[in-house]
Amino acid sequence: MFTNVCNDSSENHLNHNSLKLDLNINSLLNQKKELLKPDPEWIGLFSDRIQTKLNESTEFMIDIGKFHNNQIGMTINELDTCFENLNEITASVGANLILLCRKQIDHSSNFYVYECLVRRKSKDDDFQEVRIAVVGNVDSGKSTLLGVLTHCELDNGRGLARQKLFRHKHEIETGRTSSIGNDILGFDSSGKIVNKPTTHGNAQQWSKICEESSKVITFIDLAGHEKYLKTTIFGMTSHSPDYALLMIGANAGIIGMTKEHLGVTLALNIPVFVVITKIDMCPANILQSTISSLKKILKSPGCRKIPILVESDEDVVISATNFVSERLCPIFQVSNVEGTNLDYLKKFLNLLCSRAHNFDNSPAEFQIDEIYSVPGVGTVVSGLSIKGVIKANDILLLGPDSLGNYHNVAIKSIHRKRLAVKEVRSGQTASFALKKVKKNEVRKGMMMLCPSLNPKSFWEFEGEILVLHHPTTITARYQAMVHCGGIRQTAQILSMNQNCLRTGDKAKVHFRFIKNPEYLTVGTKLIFREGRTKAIGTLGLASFIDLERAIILIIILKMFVRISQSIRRAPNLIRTRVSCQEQIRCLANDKTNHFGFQAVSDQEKFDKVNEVFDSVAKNYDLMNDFMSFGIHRYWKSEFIQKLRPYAGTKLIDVAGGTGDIAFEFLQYAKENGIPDCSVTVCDVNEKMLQLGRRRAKSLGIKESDCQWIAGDAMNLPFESNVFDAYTISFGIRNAVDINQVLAEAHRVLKPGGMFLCLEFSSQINNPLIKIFYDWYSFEIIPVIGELVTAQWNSYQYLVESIRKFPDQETFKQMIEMNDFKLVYYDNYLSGMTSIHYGYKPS
Ligand SMILES: Nc1nc2c(ncn2[C@@H]2O[C@H](COP(=O)(O)OP(=O)(O)OP(=O)(O)O)[C@@H](O)[C@H]2O)c(=O)[nH]1
Ligand SMILES: C[S@@+](CC[C@H](N)C(=O)[O-])C[C@H]1O[C@@H](n2cnc3c(N)ncnc32)[C@H](O)[C@@H]1O
Ligand SMILES: [Mg+2]
Repeated sequence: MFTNVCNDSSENHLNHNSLKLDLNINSLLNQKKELLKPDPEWIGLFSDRIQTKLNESTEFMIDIGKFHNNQIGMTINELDTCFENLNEITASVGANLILLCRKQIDHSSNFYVYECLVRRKSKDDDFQEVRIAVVGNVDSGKSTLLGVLTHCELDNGRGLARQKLFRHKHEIETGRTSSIGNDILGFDSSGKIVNKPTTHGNAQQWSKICEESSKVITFIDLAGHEKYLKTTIFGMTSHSPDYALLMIGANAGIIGMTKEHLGVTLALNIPVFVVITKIDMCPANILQSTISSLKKILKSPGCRKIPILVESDEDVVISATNFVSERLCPIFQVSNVEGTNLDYLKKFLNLLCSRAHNFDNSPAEFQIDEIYSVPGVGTVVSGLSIKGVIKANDILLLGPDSLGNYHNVAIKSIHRKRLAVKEVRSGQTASFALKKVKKNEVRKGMMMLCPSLNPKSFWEFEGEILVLHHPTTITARYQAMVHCGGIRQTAQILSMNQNCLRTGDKAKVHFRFIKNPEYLTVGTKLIFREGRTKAIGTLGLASFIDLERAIILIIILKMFVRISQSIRRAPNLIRTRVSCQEQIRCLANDKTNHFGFQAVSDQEKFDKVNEVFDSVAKNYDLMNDFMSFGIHRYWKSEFIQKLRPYAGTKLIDVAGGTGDIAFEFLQYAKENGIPDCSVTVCDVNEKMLQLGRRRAKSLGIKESDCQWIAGDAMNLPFESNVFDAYTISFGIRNAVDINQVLAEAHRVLKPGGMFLCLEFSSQINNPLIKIFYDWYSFEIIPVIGELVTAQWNSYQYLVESIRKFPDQETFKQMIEMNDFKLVYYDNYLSGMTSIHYGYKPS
């Protein structure tokens, strides 16, 4: 069993997150009056935001009836009016508004909220593809459920519905899946199922479903019997499923391969949901006992999932929107014979989004999973496009062959789900007819690659593995099957950093393939198994871990040096330190301006701030990680997520320092395929800018994408109305006059442009966090500053300046006073930091 696997599926996947509520749009939906009777300016702004969002993702959710100041809910009549108004606007930008559920605020009131989905209408052959691997023990009803869903006819309890899924004669005869089967379920732009009863089963009808669909779910029907486990694991590693559906027969419970399959999904970090079938023939007490043992396993330390029984439309929406990030595991209870609860499952499937990142701008990489010889066409390969865009007549490199070489191959034609298409993008599966290639020249696991990649092939590789189970000990020369992406090949252990491995051990292992060299990508998950032996791991991770250790060692050494220096200077330090309470009392004695708790003139503040950043510049990035335990990276990434740049966004990052925000912004745009984004970093301190320029160079960032300009936030050296977005992160509290900074932000933004400010706050809502935070910031941060950089005073200023910054509400009002509209803020860590947003009106 794989039960002690640690799953961490909390990565932020763009497409999935896109389902969640969007703040830009939400702030407009906050305006009740406009929802009921929209004026033309509001309609313009709303359609702009919807359009921008639809350029990033094909669908997302909105709530109607949630307002500022905890005002929640409207009457059904009011909501219907709002829905109609919004429907008209979404239709005008080529999208449908779909009502997902009506949420009653509380049972005694007549107030509701509508949860809706905005989905772009499909264009030509462009449909979103979501892949779901269907796993579970033999006879749990996997093929039957897929037959029922994709052919729209209920089962008879004796194997009727599964017939259409089978690929081989022996499968039809035995009723047992032995290979990797596929079927598709299409949803149109209004969320309706496109499949018709028994209308498909041949190539013609698959293409028809794709033509009419906005979203196509591809089910990968896998075998439940233990003897086909190798094929089932191959189906999960090679087909790169977005999600796994674990099927459990209500009567049988968690038996046979159920835990084994669950373990593989966890090892591969595939989010999993459960469908309990056959509830029509299961006594209530048995069903309850199946559910409670399932919940126990899901909550166990090996899984760390939160089970949620889906029993209403509201549950469907909650589970679909939180599926990845919240570690939820939705559980459905259905009957394939009576059709019970299948509607919830269909609604849930309709809401799932592809988890694939957009790598359309990268050179093409296509992984071959199947090879066919089609009469009249020739050799056809099918598989997954991992990166890039591939078009008909493109010339790619096919390989590696048994000698590790790659050969040119031309693409004759392309099909997606049997529908002829002109191109295939990253994250999509496809079949290619190849020119002048014989079937026996291709094998599963080979790649087709863009020649610019100059690909290499590897006989040997390193992996850091965790042994999940082995009856005795694993030593060098041990051989087992490696599953990694499309690769399925026996490999031998040449060496490892331990003499032998037992269950639960972790090790860096050097492997060698037995038959062929392969194309490998660092970071790919691998499964190493033979009989009852199972290990999971990651390719090439070992070297990264070495690097991390080296950095930690350097930091510790540096601290030792500083400590010994500080001990020598201890008497001075004690004299300059002031107690936390005394420092806070100083807040009352305000004069003209302040430098931390010191009253100073405007010019003095300006000079002193500059001195601080001159002195901390060299160690600024290191100290940020150190003092915040790395949390500042999360805040900054969240900041850019909230900004949600769109194609062509021109950002100005003021007080940009060494470029953290600029790099995060460019990285976000690159990862999400948002073209033509550029950033101007403006900071008053030349030393900080110089370090930023150096970092940009080492990251290979083009000068045209990121400019570095010296300038004061209170008097920006730019024309008016030139930037689409303005950011300032941990910078505004250092300015002599905050109002002047806001006025300048307003001036340089284009009408409709967005203002975002990330800053520490003086108002922390949780008293316990506040006590810890005050202690940590006054007692510890200056000490770390002294130990690591010999800069006690500079870090004391940074801490004090936070206490002098206005609280969130006051700052919000200041932004509004500077003519920004729809001003809003979000608190993080009980208000330790906050992000304020606002728009310059169009
Ligand atoms: N009564 C009842 N029978 C069901 C239900 N779902 C499936 N069955 C029956 O269960 C049997 C097994 O179903 P399959 O779909 O072949 O199971 P499987 O999980 O695909 O099995 P393998 O492919 O061998 O792993 C068939 O006879 C189905 O008719 C259900 O909800 N209710
Ligand atoms: C704490 S750093 C923040 C750097 C970066 N934004 C980040 O989040 O890591 C504050 C920056 O504000 C800059 N700064 C201070 N006063 C400024 C002003 N009046 N105009 C522009 N930049 C200023 C400093 O030079 C420093 O680089
Ligand atoms: Mg089956």
